[in-house]
Amino acid sequence: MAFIEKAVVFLMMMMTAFQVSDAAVHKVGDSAGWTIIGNIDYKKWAATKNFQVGDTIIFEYNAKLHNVMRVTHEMYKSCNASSPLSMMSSGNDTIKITNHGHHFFLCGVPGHCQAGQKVDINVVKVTDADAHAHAHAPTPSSSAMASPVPPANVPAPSPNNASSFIVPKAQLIALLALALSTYYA
Ligand SMILES: [Cu+2]
Repeated sequence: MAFIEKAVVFLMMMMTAFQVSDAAVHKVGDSAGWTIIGNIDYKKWAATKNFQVGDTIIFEYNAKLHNVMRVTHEMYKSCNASSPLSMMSSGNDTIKITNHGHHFFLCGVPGHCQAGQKVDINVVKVTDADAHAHAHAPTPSSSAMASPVPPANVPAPSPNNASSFIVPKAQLIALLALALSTYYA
């Protein structure tokens, strides 16, 4: 394998490793995919996931047998496939989550939704706020309870503070790429 290929593979591995808290990809039904075979409980599947804005949802299925319709809550509840908000039928459809709340999907082939081929992707806002809580400055009421925060332009009092060693992800990958290229040069 050529060096450049090794470097690319290495970088992809690094980027994957450092994206644990970033956007995730969720394949509906996991290995089973989007189907009526096996009585897959998509409610149960969705309950095990922590959907976030920016995540990608993949519907993988046999395009001759199924499709994917985005519907309203009412249509979802009653398995009404007569006027979907949107429809996909490639057999390998991806949806990027761009907003909070419920995203209802069902298979529009007659009988399939009734057989359980429907899913509610619920993107909870509270979870997202928690994930980004540390990115926001403390509110006046909470800062009164917390220890004083040094001004941004003054170095932290303790040089041994672990937080001072945190390197931004992009810089870390660049440094690793540099080290790798030196090693293979
Ligand atoms: Cu179907």
